[in-house]
Amino acid sequence: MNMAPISRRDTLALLGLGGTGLASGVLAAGIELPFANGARETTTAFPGKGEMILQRVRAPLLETPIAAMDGQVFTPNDRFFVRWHYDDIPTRVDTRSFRLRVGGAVRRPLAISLERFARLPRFAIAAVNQCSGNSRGLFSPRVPGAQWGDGAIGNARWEGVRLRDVLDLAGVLPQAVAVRFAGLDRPPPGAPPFAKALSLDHARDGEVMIATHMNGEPLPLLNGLPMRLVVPGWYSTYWIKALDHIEVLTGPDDGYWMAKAYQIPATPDAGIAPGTHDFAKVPINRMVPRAFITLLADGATVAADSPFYIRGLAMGGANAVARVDLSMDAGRSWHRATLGQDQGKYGFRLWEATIPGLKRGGYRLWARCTNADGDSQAMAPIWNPGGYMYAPCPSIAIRAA
Ligand SMILES: Nc1nc2c(c(=O)[nH]1)N[C@H]1C(S)=C(S)[C@@H](COP(=O)(O)O)O[C@H]1N2
Ligand SMILES: [Mo]
Repeated sequence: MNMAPISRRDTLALLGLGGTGLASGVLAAGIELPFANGARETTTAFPGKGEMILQRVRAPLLETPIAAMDGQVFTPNDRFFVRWHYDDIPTRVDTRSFRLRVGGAVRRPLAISLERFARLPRFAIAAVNQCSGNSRGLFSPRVPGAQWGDGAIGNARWEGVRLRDVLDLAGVLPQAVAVRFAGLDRPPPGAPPFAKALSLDHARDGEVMIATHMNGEPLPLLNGLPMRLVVPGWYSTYWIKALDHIEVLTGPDDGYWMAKAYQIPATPDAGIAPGTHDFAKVPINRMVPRAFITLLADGATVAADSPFYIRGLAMGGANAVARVDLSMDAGRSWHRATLGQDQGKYGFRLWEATIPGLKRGGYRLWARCTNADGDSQAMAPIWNPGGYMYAPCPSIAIRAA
């Protein structure tokens, strides 16, 4: 396997990002996210990353500027968002001593070296990695947690090995029902390790995989070097980074990060009225469809009486993008946008349209994605107390002058 070593400079850069690192020229510029107190610095100081929106230094929360996603289906690795829960994240990985451990309810517990891993049958899939809390900052009433704009999302071609093949190597015992995953990051004293689980059937579906590469390059350190779980169609809380431990369980995972955190209301649309207490919850799971407008920004001015071009990206969530529609009348009528090439049903799909010339004045343009299951986006946000699954139809104000 062509694992590129992490350069000494990158390792030191990451270690240097303590509280004081910020004082010495880490901040490059600023950006305004579209909600109250949305001013953010941008930074180029993180290893393997270009200009990112700085949400937090430790543990790093780095958001992708929407402009960096415009016009391409695959998000460049150096602009791909970053999210860690705990401060103590891997700052270097020894590729010779690293082992992926597989244990619990298996016939043969394993400790797989990177060399051996690279000889397993290869598998690749395009898939959108989206934080459960992407766009949380846009919820009203506001919800505590990272106040992300729309950029806690990216699409990559993930390459590695099917999880099923690794589980088969270990030999899952008949009483197994779930599989738990954890990585090289460490919790502070007394806190539960960040671990997530999937049902055994899901884990063995032939799509869930362990990726060592994204977009043809080894994973950036901050995105999970040397390997991470990829769960196509599901929110990225399950996509454990720097994965080094797989445990096959004989009961459901009742750990904090499955049983308490990342819960959504058990209602059909996962929404609940603000202020409601004591409602049934389930762990967050499949993603829902979303469209993004990437070319024109909110408040853009176009020339009156002349056609203009607009484009964006769409994701179908748990199934492929079927279509993207645009509306200039708040959803009363919709017009189909043209879709770009299909590069995998779990990935982004480009959409584009030429809008006929508008008379002078102010307008609002809406976009809506519908997936192959017929699931679509609502006009208004669907609220929940975790600030998860934000996915209403996006819209921008346009002035024709
Ligand atoms: N080991 C580990 N994996 C993790 C996390 C973490 O804190 N530790 N956070 C998860 C969450 S909530 C998100 S949104 C994604 C972010 O993936 P990225 O940083 O590659 O964009 O990683 C997931 N995998
Ligand atoms: Mo997340």
